[in-house]
Amino acid sequence: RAPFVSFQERAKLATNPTANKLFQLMASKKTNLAVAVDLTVKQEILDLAEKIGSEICVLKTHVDIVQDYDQQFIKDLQAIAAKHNFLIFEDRKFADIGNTVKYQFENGVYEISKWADMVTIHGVAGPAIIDGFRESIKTTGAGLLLLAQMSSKGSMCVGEYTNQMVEMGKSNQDAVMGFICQERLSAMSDNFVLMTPGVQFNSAGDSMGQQYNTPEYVIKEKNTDVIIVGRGIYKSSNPKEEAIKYRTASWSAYESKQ
Ligand code: 5FU
Repeated sequence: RAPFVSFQERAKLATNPTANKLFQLMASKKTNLAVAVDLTVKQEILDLAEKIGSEICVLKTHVDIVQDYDQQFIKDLQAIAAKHNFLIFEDRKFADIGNTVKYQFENGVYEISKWADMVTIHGVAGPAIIDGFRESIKTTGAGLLLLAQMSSKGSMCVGEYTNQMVEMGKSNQDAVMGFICQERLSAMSDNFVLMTPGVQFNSAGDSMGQQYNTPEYVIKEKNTDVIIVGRGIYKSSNPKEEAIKYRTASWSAYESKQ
């Protein structure tokens, strides 16, 4: 396995401003837990964010599932993020040509470029997709996360495609803050943040292709940095208590690698 480099050290190696910010935040707050809040009513999202904000480094959204979305929702979410010190990650999975993703990122109802600290992008359209984000993130310092692997059964993001995504990241280190992946590959250098979805303690998967691993497996065995937990926390009858369990498990897995 690659030698251990702490989040503090990796903050110094980071080539993207949000990667630097996230490494520092994880080191000081002592949490590498990101939560996917896939709820469809804005007040429910805000209530959960308030409850678990102290435990997390990142809150992941899918804004296009929020039935009563408005700009006030974003202002409220940002206020909670500032109060509890976490970053906001919109998992938009942009995948079109540069010119179109620029519109999708900056315009429309959501104006994602105005508030998201980080967003996901697919590489199917080729590396020029990154040019659609460059102008906007130059001013905000936001980070792009490349989808190098997915958690779902039969994912096409494998093999040579995955290798090409890592290369795309390395050729665009100013804009790319890291990867969504299921394992650390040797080509993924320490300046990148590796985030892994498909994490739950008590389930192996769902009926629609999702596959789960435990925090220990992902952070220790697969050597990634951040776990992304959705239903394991937001569907729980006590999300705060559950968030603490995931936080503790993933942080001790990180510390055990030293
Ligand atoms: F890129 C990916 C991926 O490979 N798998 C995912 O599950 C993203 N996700 C997201 O993480 C997905 O869209 C959900 O928002 C979240 C996982 O939620 P769960 O409830 O923990 O399964």
